[in-house]
Parts: sequence; C-alpha cells; structure tokens
Amino acid sequence: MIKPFPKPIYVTRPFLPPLDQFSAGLEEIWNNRWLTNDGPILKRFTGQLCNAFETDNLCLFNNGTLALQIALQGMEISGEVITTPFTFVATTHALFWNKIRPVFVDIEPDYYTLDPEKVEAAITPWTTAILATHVYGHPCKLNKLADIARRHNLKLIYDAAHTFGVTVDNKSIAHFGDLSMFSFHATKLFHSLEGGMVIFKDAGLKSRFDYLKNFGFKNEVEVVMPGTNAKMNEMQALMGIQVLGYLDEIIEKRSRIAALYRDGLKDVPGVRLVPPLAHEIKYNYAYMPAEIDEQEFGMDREALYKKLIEWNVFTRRYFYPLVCDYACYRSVTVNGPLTVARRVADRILTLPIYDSLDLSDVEAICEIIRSIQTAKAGALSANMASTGQ
Ligand code: T4K
Repeated sequence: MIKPFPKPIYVTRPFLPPLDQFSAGLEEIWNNRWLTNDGPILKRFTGQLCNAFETDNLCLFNNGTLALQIALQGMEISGEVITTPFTFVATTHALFWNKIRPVFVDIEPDYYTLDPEKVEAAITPWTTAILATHVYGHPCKLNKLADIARRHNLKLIYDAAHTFGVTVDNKSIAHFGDLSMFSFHATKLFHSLEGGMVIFKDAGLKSRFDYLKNFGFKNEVEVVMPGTNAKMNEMQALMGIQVLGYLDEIIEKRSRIAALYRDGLKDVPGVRLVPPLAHEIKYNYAYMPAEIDEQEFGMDREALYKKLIEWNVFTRRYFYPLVCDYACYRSVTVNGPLTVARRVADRILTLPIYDSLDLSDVEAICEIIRSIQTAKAGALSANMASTGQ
C-alpha cells in the first residue's frame, strides 16, 4: 500500500557539495577579502571551464538571462529573430530587452525543439538570427538549423540553459552555432547558485561581452559602451568550481533515475516519454518530461498534476503556458498555428529528477502514477457499464 510522501518531493533540488568543503572555500574568500569584480576564484573557475570546453571564447555572468541579453546586444542582433514558444520565458525576454521582435515558430513532436521545417517559411527581410532552445537538454536539429542559417546568412544562437554536460559525437553542444548560453541556476544539474555562461565562435566578441557585463569599463577612466552589471561573484564561482568536481556523479545518478522512470512508466497507458536519444548524443538527464494523453490515461495533465500534490509530489508544467500566450507577448507574431507546441504544452509534466532523489522514491512515484491511472480507468469503465455505454 503506497502512502503519500512524508515530505514534499520537488521537481528538483540543487546539488550541494559537503558543507566542510564549501566552508574551506569560504575561508579563502575571507582571507582574500575579494568578493566580486573579476576575483581570483572567478578567474580559476573561468580557467577550468575554458579547459573543460577547450576554448577561450567563453564568458561568465551572474545569471543566464543577462548572459543571453548581453550576447544578443554584443552580437548586434536586431530586427526579427525566429524562436521557439516552448521554452522558459527568459529566452524571449532577452530578445525583448534588446528591442528585437520574436517570431514564434512551432516545435517538432519528438524532443520539442524548434522545427527546422517551419523555420524557413518564417524568414523575412528583417530576420537576422535564429534563437533555438535545446529544451530539457535535448539537442536541436543541429545540422538542419545550421544549413538554414548558412543559406540565409542568419546568426544561429542556442539557448543551451539546460544542456551543461551534453556532447554530440564527443563534441560539446557548446560548439554548435555561433553562440550558446548556459544557465548555472540552482535548479540546474550544474549550478553556481545563480550564474550564466556564453561560449561563442567569434573571438572578437569576448572583449565586448567583458565590457558589457562591467558597465562598459575598459579601464578606470574609459567607458567604451553603455554596459550593465552582470558579473559573477566569488561565492558563485566557488560553488561552480566545487559542483564541477561532482558533475559526472550527478549525471550518472540522474541517468539511473531516468532509466527507472522509463521502466516504471513504460506500460502505463497515456504516459508518453521522449524516444531514446540518438547514440551519438551523450545526454545529461536535465529534466524528465512526460506527456499525458487524457483519453488513454483517463485524466488530463492538469488533473494529474493536482492529484500528485495530494501525494506530496510537486511536478512542474514546464513549459506551460507557451511564451506567446503570456499577456506581455500576446500581440507578437506567431508563425502558423503552433499545433505541436500547443498540444505538448497542454500535456507536459516534468517529473522529479535530481541526484539526491532516492531510487526507491522514483519507484514509488511510478507506482503512484500507475495507481492513479488504474483507479481512473476502473472508475471510467464502471461508469460506462452503469450508463450502458
Ligand atoms: N533559458 C531557459 C531555457 C531556462 O530554462 C532558463 C531558466 C533561462 C533561460 C534563464 O536562466 P537563469 O537566468 O535562471 O540563469 C526555474 C529557474 O529559476 C530558472 O532558472 C529555470 N530556467 C526555470 C526552468 O526554472 P522556477 O520559478 O520554476 O523555479 P522554482 O523556484 O519554482 O524552483 C523549482 C523547484 O526547485 C522548487 O519547487 C524547489 C526546488 N528548489 C529551487 C530553488 C531555487 C530548491 O530546492 N532549492 C532552490 O534553491 O524557475
């Protein structure tokens, strides 16, 4: 007999290094009395990431949203940008803050990334770039998008907020397109409390990004552009360095959780998980999305979301509503009916997945979902029998 969890099970919990390890790091900060503004720990963290990603074209920020905003500004993107409505709202906000018009295009049904087949029809003389999200850490259709961008002379920018640790053909996902932005927010499998990173092809952009995140200062007396303040501080960098040391373990644990979900939910009618990723993709198990088919499951996503709360399981409806349905974007161009994006947004539920989640809890969550479905299906057939249907 399964019981509700005694404590809430959230969609995610941040990984934390052992407290004594972090305290030792804090001692260094105390000794340095250097808290932010390109401090020694930030320099060390930057160096480690440059090594890990085998590039010097990398810049750190205090969060992913400002990283993307500054990237678009530094690359002088303007006019219209083709983008996905099935993403976190910050992807679109970064365009808006740069006075760029987002043009929403539908997603593909397997992994929910921007559908290249729909992108070309949305290109106008004002289009300057494609901004696609590797949603849930699933790589976009990289070759097809690159081909469209090349033929139409557009910049190809990836919101790679979910994609830390993902490789394709042993090459980091960061090296596809002109620029990729990663979020190091606490809810991400790799985090620095808050934080963001961009990795880019054009080495000439580095100094622009460095100026833009530090008020435009070139030196004490020269401001070369109207920048903002988006610097990563020493505490963030310390957390980033320490979490980086556990990355492989974190991803390994998540992969075991994902495998348990796949096994535990495979026979539950009306629960669709994404197909396994192509063998050349090393995935990071950033999220555990499941689509709920109301007809087959016996209840819709909303009802299941609420029902699970009774069991103390707090799933999330990432990414519902679609960005174009938020009040502030309702007047924005939508290209085509967004059939797939609307269907997915109405059916998606992201299940709990994080390194400290017990495997037995994952089994229990599957069991709860299965029992909800069975009870609902039983009630439906009893109802149909009593009404003679
Ligand atoms: N692009 C994409 C595609 C993104 O997904 C995001 C961020 C961005 C851009 C922007 O990057 P950042 O500027 O954030 O670096 C969360 C995160 O705040 C956000 O970073 C993330 N995407 C988005 C998908 O999710 P919320 O409002 O859903 O988070 P919240 O506070 O409800 O947390 C979710 C659960 O995590 C909680 O129920 C419990 C747990 N939690 C959370 C925090 C913050 C903890 O256990 N401890 C914590 O400290 O937005």
